[in-house]
Amino acid sequence: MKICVLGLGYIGLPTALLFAAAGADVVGVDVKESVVNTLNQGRVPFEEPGMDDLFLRARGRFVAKTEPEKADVFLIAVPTPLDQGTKVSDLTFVKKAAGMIAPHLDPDNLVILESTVPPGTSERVIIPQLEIGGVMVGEFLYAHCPERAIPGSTLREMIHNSRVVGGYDRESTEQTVALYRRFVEGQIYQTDTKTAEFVKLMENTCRDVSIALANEFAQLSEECGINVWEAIALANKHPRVSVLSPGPGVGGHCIAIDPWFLTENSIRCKMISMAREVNDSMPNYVLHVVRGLVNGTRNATITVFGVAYKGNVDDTRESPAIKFIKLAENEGYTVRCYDPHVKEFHYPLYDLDEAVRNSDCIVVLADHDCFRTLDLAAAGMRTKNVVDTRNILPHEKWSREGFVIRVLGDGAG
Ligand code: SAJ
Repeated sequence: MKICVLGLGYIGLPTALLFAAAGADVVGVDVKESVVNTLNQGRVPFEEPGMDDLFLRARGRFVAKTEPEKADVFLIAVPTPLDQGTKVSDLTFVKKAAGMIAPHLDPDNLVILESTVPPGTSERVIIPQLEIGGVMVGEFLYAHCPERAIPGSTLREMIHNSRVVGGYDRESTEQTVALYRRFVEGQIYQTDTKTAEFVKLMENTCRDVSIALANEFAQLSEECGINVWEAIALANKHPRVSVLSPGPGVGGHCIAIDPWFLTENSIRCKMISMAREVNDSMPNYVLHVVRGLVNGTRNATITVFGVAYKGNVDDTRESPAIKFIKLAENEGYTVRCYDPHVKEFHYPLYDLDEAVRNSDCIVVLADHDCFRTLDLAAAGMRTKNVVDTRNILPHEKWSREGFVIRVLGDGAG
């Protein structure tokens, strides 16, 4: 069995390596030469637990290239960004990937789309693109099998989570299920292509709306003068309530984007786009809290702890830190960033000592575990202020060291 995986990012690469480690011959394809070279030199281009070990287990069965070639199965795992101006999905990459497969497609080949797309995209856009080579769907097999893995636990979740497979026809669905059985230990549920597309978007939209609710609770708690973290912990003692955690906003390549894919053709939906607005406004709210602490300080410097979109990952796509920094700089603050997980970012990154030197306020944006035990007793800060948007710092210890601490939603504003 030979599998050609298009897109060697956070989803495509682990999927390709899991198939290779399970015995398939895998050609991984990426348009970025730097990614292909890094992999062929024996290195994994991003941080994710277990990947180095998996890469070793896949050795001899995985090779990276910049062009696809003939195979039994083609798997598309390229990004589907959002056009930020129109809030409409940008299908350029999935369309291009399908077009690259078309000349290599033979009857009885199976094509699987893992990328997230608006409902109906497989039928309207991907399949017609694949058919350009002259082999028609029905002759080749087609299924949508959206991924469900969470960055930070990608491999464990890819193996153990249940999955949904939506095939063009029964044969496509069954062959796709049999293929994923090579490494998936969770249940695999079967449906049609458009339902699978819709289900994926519902999942991430559900999470986005739930986080927006937690963020709204955090702001309301400030108005009421109560601590939202204590309130959430108590509310979650109810057997049917599970409030998520507030934070500086929602980032990443999925949850901040997918809800728009669901609503882009709708003339009715309100709640989903309102939730997006709530989450997108959180960096403004965090800056409002920071202002409350540093107002009056001339030429204040702010230090951002954690520019990744969430804890323990190196991914900064759609990170709320980007908007927060822009807003803070526009207001005249000097901003310095510290993130031990991230190697490249839109703004310069400093080491810890440099980042806090003469700073007037630390703002914790990503909940990296390393921040939980951080000791800044000897930090050369100008004013010892902290805004902890994730409620993760060892607050008692820091207050003993003279820090003034505001936690997002602590009711002290
Ligand atoms: N966040 C909060 N509060 C919370 C939970 C998360 O503010 O209580 C924030 C995070 O800090 C982050 C954002 O939300 O900025 C999203 O993080 P996440 O951990 O909720 O999700 P992702 O984007 O890393 O992964 C999601 C997952 N989807 C669901 O849980 C429904 C994952 O299973 C999907 O595979 C992935 O999107 C994807 O690729 O679609």
